[in-house]
Amino acid sequence: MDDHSRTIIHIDIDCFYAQVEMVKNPSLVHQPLGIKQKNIVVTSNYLAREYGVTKCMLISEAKKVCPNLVLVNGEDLYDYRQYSYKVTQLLQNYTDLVERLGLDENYLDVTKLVTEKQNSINNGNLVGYFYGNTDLLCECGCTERLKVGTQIAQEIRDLIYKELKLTTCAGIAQNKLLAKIVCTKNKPNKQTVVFPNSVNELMLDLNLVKNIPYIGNATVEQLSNFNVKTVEELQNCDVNELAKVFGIEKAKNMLDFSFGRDTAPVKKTGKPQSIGLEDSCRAITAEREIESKLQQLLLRLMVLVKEDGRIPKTIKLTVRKFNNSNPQSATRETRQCNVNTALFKDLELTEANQAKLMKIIMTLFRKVVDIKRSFHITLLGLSFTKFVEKLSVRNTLVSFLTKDIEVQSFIDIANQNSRSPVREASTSSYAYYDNVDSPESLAKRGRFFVADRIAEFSDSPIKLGVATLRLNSTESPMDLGEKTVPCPPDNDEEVFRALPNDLQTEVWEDYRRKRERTIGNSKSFKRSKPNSILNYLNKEK
Ligand code: TTP
Ligand code: MG
Repeated sequence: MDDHSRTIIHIDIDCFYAQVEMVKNPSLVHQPLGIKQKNIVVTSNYLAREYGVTKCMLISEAKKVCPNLVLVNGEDLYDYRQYSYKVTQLLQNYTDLVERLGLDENYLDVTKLVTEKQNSINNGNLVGYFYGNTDLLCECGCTERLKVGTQIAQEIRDLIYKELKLTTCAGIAQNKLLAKIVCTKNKPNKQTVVFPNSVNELMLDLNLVKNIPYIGNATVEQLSNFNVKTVEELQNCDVNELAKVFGIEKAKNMLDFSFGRDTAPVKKTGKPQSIGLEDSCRAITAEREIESKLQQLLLRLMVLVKEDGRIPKTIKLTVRKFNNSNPQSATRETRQCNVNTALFKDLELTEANQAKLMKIIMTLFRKVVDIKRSFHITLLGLSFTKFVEKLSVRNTLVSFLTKDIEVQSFIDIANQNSRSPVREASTSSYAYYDNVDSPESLAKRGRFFVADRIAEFSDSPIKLGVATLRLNSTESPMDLGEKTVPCPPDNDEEVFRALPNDLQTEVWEDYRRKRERTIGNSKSFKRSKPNSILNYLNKEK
């Protein structure tokens, strides 16, 4: 028997980018509105949809079906991202089990909330629409739970509207897959629940396997080679036969999905694992032009980083080279290297630090592209792929002493290149895990997301042990003199060696400081000279 114990809500914002533009400029509300990116209308308001404008339609086509279409450029995702995070934050008021899916969808596991509500109210009215019929409803208790789920969904949607003026759709079901599917049944600004007795009808209603959200294009194609195109045909497949092609795990999952079964939990969403930007361009052939493009990308990227609030640790360059002899074979190449976190003091890049970063970026570029030969670059991308949290040290002893520490440290380690008031915690304080749409399903929807992978970080506040702040250096960069700077173990040695000596030193120093903080605090602490305020305080303890 299927598991009906959970109550899951899927929330999808109506015509998301278009709504944000309408909220920003209410005069657009009564006009057919399309959001354009390059030559495509990525979405449109529901008025424009009445004329036949569809998602991802060419602008020329859209103008044909709707000559009055008003177009707003939607290439800058800043506002969309802001609204997206605000919606998720509102949802997190209800439960911390909120999982983001792209920019405009969220799953909530409200099972606990339902139980609490059931204890306080005894009127389980259904709110909104239901899919299928209400004959032969299950008696395990899920019917009442899902009804309470519909009340919670309505409350949440009302709150989103009240706070942000955005309308949404919701699907309520016993698992994520069904909640997502049933969410689309009544649009816009409506919600729909499906009870277990109508699950099979809902699945068969999808008709084609390609309409099952979690089954990607490649799988759909492989299945069609076996003449399996419809959900019903998939349901009739033998799991062992499917396993021969897809492996037993995937075969079982596919069969489960075809029957509307999905045991995946709602995973708490945190911050993205990487923040990046890409620009495709006409072929660039000059290094100076590359540098100027990358500089623009870097500045735009820093806006995103500031918004995110974490300090980048690793920078990655992506390059797509045009191949004259085989235009179809353009491939992407990437190179990455660690950067000194001190470059991002207060998440502002000073001109000097920007120049340092550009040196690193151009070094990476020269590793991917032989600039002595002619080259044609058709895409450039920059992303930060690892981060450390900027610590909030308010109300702590350290905060109280911060000024002293900085003065002290300046005296103590005058040889060090730079000091950042931002301190990082051991990465072991965080538990990261992926929680997004599979790349397959993102590809299926043909979307491009700036923050390409979303991850979770634990909610435990970062605790800064006083003893972890070592101010005395036993290994100053001056000790290294003109000697070869050691390459930190997690760096690409080749890229590292190509960096100018001062940058190598910075990267090494950054690594060394982190290493000292994270390992052997007690041991290294004992070795340090007791000439700082913190050392003094520690001894007093
Ligand atoms: P969707 O949720 O697919 O569409 P929507 O919110 O605009 O409309 P609906 O009312 O049907 O939910 O996508 C969310 C946003 O993502 C959309 O507003 C624009 C953007 N988007 C892209 O950038 N590229 C795409 O290919 C699609 C489909 C959407
Ligand atoms: Mg939407």
